Amino acid sequence: MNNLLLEVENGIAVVTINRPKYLNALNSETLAELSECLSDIEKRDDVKVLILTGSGEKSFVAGADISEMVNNDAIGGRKMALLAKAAFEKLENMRQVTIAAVNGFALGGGCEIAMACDIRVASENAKFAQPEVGLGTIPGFGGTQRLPRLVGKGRAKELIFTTDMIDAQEAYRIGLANKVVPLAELLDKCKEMAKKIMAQSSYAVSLAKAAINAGLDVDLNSGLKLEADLFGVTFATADKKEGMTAFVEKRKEKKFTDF
Ligand code: CO8
Repeated sequence: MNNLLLEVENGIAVVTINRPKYLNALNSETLAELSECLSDIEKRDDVKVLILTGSGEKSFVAGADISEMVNNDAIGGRKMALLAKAAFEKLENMRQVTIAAVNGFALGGGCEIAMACDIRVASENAKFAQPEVGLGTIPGFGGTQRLPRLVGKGRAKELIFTTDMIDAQEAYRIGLANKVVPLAELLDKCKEMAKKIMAQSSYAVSLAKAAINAGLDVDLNSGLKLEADLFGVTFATADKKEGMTAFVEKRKEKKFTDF
């Protein structure tokens, strides 16, 4: 991989987008590598949580690579958008939990890739924006769809139409960031959260993720029906037996095995 770094330790994969010269902007090659890397990680039983971050201390991802897009025609633009769609859908729907460790600029495609993750933890210096309409285009990596789902239609429209850049605290206030931490602690805080998640039944977490994601795309009744079905599925697992037996036996230690 030319543009990504991957480290796996104690159930956590840290994927770093590594194009610091371009503030980690996403070109087609990086998007293709990311897609492949996520497919490989999804197959691994030894990875329960994935943390996505950018290299350096200034930028998470400064957007799609404008120097590539500037010469793209409509066909090239669509190809690039589809590469991103494939990678982002994996982040959103893979069985592992995905946490964006937003360590600086999250602009355009950078804000969009963070939104495709399950959870966003921002460093104090993080900055978020959707600058696309100022470049004569629109968010093409999911921003028009995921931003309103996260912060509401009115706020999403304001951010996209004005291209305003907001800081980490404002992102937290409107629900774009789950929490804000000092930059030096960002990865540790994400790993701390990952450990809490990994202490639960990973299979149950993955079913809860699937229920939340699918439920947001359908009416409430269909979502509740899906939840009931997946709730039922957990009753066939060893983890449900272990979790409930441990409670009844007043036992703190639990040994979850399903994934
Ligand atoms: N693409 C390519 N190169 C970039 C990008 C980018 N998005 N962002 C920064 N760089 C490069 C700069 O060109 C510069 O390179 P060089 O040293 O060769 O000149 C280097 O990174 C460092 O950047 P700056 O010197 O500009 O650093 P500053 O600290 O002065 O500014 C900013 C930092 C504010 C982040 C500034 O670089 C900036 O405004 N970048 C562009 C941000 C942006 O507009 N992002 C949105 C891009 S559009 C997008 O993401 C659309 C997604 C959907 C696309 C659908 C695809 C088909």
